[in-house]
Amino acid sequence: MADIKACLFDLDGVIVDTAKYHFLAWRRLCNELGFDLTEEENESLKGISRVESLEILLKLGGVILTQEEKDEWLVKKNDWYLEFVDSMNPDEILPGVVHFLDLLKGAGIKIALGSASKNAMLILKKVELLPYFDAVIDGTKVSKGKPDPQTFTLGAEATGAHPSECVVFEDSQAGVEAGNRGGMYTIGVGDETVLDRAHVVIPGFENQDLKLFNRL
Ligand code: B16
Ligand code: MG
Repeated sequence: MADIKACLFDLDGVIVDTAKYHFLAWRRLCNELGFDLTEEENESLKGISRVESLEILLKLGGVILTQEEKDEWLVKKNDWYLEFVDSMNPDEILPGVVHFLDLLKGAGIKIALGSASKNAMLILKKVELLPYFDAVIDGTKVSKGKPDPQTFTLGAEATGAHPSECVVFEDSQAGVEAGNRGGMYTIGVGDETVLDRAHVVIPGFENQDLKLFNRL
């Protein structure tokens, strides 16, 4: 079994399903700009920063905006997203996550967040999970988004673990690539056909325990 000292968790799609709220807010933005966004198209935005996501969508809709207009739409999108986040509570933690975090705590394994979101702290507080985290690396702390490994490299550093002693849990292709490029073990959370670059893929945390690390 790999000697694991730290687990680095993505937020959106791994701990909570805020992806649905991002989708609704992005779709509203697209609709107001005169085109539609399908759930399939939305897949490519997972794990990608807010600014980069807007660029992808503008290309998709063939819309050209000035920098000032882009900034205005980014504020609007985030305001719509935060309307959903405002009513979040611990019921929105994905199944099995709290039990798994408790097992890690019991085993003395460090826990860090590695999210592209600038709203990560707010969401962790809303769902009352912040006390579990030894370190939080979010979109306010990185200069290079996933698939660059910086988010997870900073997470490993903050926990004092070597990358080879870290496991990254990710639901996005960009995030799995970031963990792999950082020299960490990667566990995909979701569909194994989408996350085929991860060392191991699980559908979610339900019925999982630390024996999972035997598969690495
Ligand atoms: P925000 P993660 C990512 O979170 C989302 O997957 C992505 O859809 C979003 O655009 C990005 O955070 C930025 O979020 O607009 O809240 O700063 O999966 O890295 O936890
Ligand atoms: Mg994610």
